[in-house]
Amino acid sequence: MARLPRSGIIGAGFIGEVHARAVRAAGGVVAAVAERDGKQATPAAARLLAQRAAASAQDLIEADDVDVVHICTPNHLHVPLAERAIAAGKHVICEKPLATDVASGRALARLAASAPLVTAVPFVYRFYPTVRDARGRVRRGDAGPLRLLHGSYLQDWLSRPEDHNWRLDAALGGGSRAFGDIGVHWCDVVEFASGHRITRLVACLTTVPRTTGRPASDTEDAATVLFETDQGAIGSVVVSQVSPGRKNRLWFSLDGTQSSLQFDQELPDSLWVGGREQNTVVPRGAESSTGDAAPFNIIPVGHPQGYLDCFTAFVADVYAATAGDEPDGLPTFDDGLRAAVVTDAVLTSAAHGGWVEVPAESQPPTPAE
Ligand code: SOE
Repeated sequence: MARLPRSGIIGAGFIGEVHARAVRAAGGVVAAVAERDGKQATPAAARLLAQRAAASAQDLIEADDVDVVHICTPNHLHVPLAERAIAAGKHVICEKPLATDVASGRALARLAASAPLVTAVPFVYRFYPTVRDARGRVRRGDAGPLRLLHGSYLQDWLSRPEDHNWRLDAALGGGSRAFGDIGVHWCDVVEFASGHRITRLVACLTTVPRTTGRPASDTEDAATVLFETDQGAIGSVVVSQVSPGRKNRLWFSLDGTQSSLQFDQELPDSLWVGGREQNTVVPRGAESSTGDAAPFNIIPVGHPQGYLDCFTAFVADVYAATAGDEPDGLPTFDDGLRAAVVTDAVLTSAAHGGWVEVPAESQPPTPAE
């Protein structure tokens, strides 16, 4: 019998726990867990049901019992840890943002392209069956050419002046916070489902006053972005971590000449399909769903699927890729670089005003000479 894939997780916060659950559900083993403070690794390994605690991140990266390294640390450590994991010949799942600047994201994507390894970024909203169904309907031509792509990604967990988190510190989180943390999810899933690429944008950012006694945040709490795409559509997105009552509301609408397709991450088990004659709420797994959605329906319709199922499907596809498969829509380090490029355009536009071109840098980068 083939050996189970063995994952090692660096960083055991909220998202590290999500990775651990997904590893087990995808048929893998959590072989080891590393924490920045080595003393925390033992309780963290117990909490994540791992086989052992690693003495350090480097110990985990070099360990013979780890095939896939999961990087779930604060953002500033993503690039150096991913570089070290690739150098050690390990497959890598690196949390977003892959890089906090374009130059290091590009260098990392090139390094990944030059290695016979699977290198993936968990843009997991791609793995909702209803998102795949929207993508299938666009590809089948049901919606007609898309004219307008719009929506928002709203959270409230930083809305109080006293709220604090490491993400507020640009040295740890990077120069963009709300957009770099969640705006990139919205852009990724909308580009994925629509097949369009954002080519130009203009952005406004805002930062709310904080009263934590800590240094004021110098990164944005919210962003508004207007954009144009390579296929002639226009669009807009509002991104916020300070919108009371909005917990994790990633919402988008793809409006074509024939129909509009609307997805809501907080109600992900159905896709809204709008038309001139009638509007339809299509349940996940309905007979009219496209074949794109079918592989992601793991339980019969009526039994809600959610975020953890998306994460599991993503990790399962990473494992399949390590075995030589080429899963459709697996988000790679090139997609992580794409997110860094879009984020950079947002920051540039907000700093200098006006429209900014977004380079089409998401094709596989040319390996370095
Ligand atoms: C916090 O904003 C966060 O956990 C993001 O980092 C995740 O990517 C998103 O899925 C949920 O919110």
